[in-house]
Amino acid sequence: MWEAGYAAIGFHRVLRRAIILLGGPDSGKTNYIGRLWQALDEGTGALHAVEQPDDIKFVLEVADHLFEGGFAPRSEYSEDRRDFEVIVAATQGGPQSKVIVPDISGELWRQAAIDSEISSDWMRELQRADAALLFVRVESDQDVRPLDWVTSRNMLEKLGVEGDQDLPTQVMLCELIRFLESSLAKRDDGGLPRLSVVVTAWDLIDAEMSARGPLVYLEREYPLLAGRLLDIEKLEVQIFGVSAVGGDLKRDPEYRKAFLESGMDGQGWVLDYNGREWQKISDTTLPIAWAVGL
Ligand SMILES: Nc1nc2c(ncn2[C@@H]2O[C@H](COP(=O)(O)OP(=O)(O)O)[C@@H](O)[C@H]2O)c(=O)[nH]1
Ligand SMILES: [Mg+2]
Repeated sequence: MWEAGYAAIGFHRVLRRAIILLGGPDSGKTNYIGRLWQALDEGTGALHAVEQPDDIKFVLEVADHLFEGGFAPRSEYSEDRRDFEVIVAATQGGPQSKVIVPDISGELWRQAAIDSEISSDWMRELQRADAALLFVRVESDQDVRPLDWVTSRNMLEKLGVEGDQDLPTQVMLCELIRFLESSLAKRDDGGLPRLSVVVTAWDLIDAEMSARGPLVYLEREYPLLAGRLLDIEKLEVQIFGVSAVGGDLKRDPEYRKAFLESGMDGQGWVLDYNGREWQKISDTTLPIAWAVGL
């Protein structure tokens, strides 16, 4: 059984702390995990799966949908799935990390943000982790926009939503960040816990915005969130654009055809900043690789 912190298993197999994936409904988590599993299993990216996880039915089903050229449908797996956990490493015999996708639907994360409270079980789970991936999606129809910016900020300050008013997406995300700030553990090297912000469905972004990168996009779409990300002191933050499958399988039939012909090989990428410009790298493990300290 895995123990929190530094647990030496066997010889030189050191298991680092866990990394948690979270985000609201429709934020691209499921499809990312399906694609991620494929990449971890093939071992073509920065990280590979160290061993076959106990329960991969869920990710295999998602990967099946992708192979057939469609996204995994939204709610199909929300009822009876279990946590998905996979142990990853960058090199053979190198340090290992456990990626945990909790059995918490986006709806429950949203509810936790509304209540300003997460269950003590999940708080403990976050305390055992030293990194997280937070998902937000381009053009989600579940996106909730506030009446205005000031209303959002007031909601955040009062930590509560009145009546049946919907919690704006960016307020929810700021709340989730607050949970992470108050719970994630320091890294073993003494460094701050890491947060990868993953902006999914980045393939829907036009070339001009894509060249400016995901922070500029967040500043335009979710100014409150972008401001929050810029002044986080307790976490080290990096923002990535991600396309799980490399293009819009729904509305771009030509891309879908090319995707099907490739058998998903090399499809899917991460928009990463190389110090000069944002570039697409066909390795969907990158946001996790950065979060675990590579
Ligand atoms: N264009 C595009 N759409 C995506 C991508 N990933 C997810 N989506 C869309 O986002 C929807 C919700 O994704 P899902 O993974 O189910 O989100 P979850 O509710 O957070 O698990 C999918 O049905 C797709 O329509 C992507 O890489 N590209
Ligand atoms: Mg899902």
